[in-house]
Amino acid sequence: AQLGAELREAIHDDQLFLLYQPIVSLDDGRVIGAEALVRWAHPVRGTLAPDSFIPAAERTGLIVPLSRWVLASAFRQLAEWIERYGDDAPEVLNVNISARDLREPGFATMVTDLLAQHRIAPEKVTLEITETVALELGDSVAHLHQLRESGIRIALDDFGTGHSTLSLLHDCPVDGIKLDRSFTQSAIDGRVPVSAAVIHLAQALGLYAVAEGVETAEQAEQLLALGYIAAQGYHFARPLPPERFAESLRPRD
Ligand code: G
Ligand code: G
Ligand code: MN
Ligand code: NA
Repeated sequence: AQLGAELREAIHDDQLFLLYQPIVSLDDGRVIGAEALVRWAHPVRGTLAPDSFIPAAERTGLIVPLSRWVLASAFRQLAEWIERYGDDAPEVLNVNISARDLREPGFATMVTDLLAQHRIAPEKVTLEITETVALELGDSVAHLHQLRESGIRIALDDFGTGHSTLSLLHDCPVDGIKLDRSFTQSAIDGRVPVSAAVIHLAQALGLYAVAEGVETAEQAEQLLALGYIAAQGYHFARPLPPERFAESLRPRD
């Protein structure tokens, strides 16, 4: 309850902030996108990672205003980058959402309203959901359809770690998958067949794939050889404050 009250205040007082991790093209390292990752500058406890407050936000329902804050901030940032960097702005912006968001009746409309407000083409935005989230979907699949019809893309996050992955790809309207870092990172010690199977599956289903958690040049080369086109991870860049992220972009003059 304490954390809940504090979090409510945090959302109102702008104690939350976003970091942006580059999503890069594996063949030339070019930045093609960004994943927004939330942090909480707690007045007493210092900077908190999402794992320490997202679960509480989900339990208390505060995830709904929190996600709204994240989406609005991320869209504002993307609009600013597009204004300043034109074609060199990130082509895609990924934002994580929760199962709880998709059960909120007005969620899809809220997202499309925010996009319109910031004059962002829906095609530029990907909402990441976890497989466990997708499993709880039920009626919220309708919301996923509504979002996709508007042009927004949906990606399954942490792909390969949840349950009934294959049937989910059938039941759940998605555009892409993000290969979980447990597979990426062991790409050179025995789990190559899994990473290979996932990219073949993605290609067969017409889905794009991003390999997460790439930490070494060796992993990057292996993934490229397997057919992966896009990746993110500490090897390329950590989650960065927006001004640091922008250093990888070329201003338009
Ligand atoms: O940034 P970090 O790797 O510490 O994120 C840890 C977890 O928190 C990841 O699973 C990530 O998807 C999740 N997460 C990060 N930012 C957000 C957010 O804005 N909303 C939600 N719902 N989850 C987030
Ligand atoms: O579940 P999700 O994919 O949204 O989680 C993203 C999380 O992964 C963030 O907390 C981010 O800080 C973390 N992350 C990003 N790149 C790497 C990496 O190369 N290695 C590790 N261990 N974590 C990473
Ligand atoms: Mn994610
Ligand atoms: Na996630």
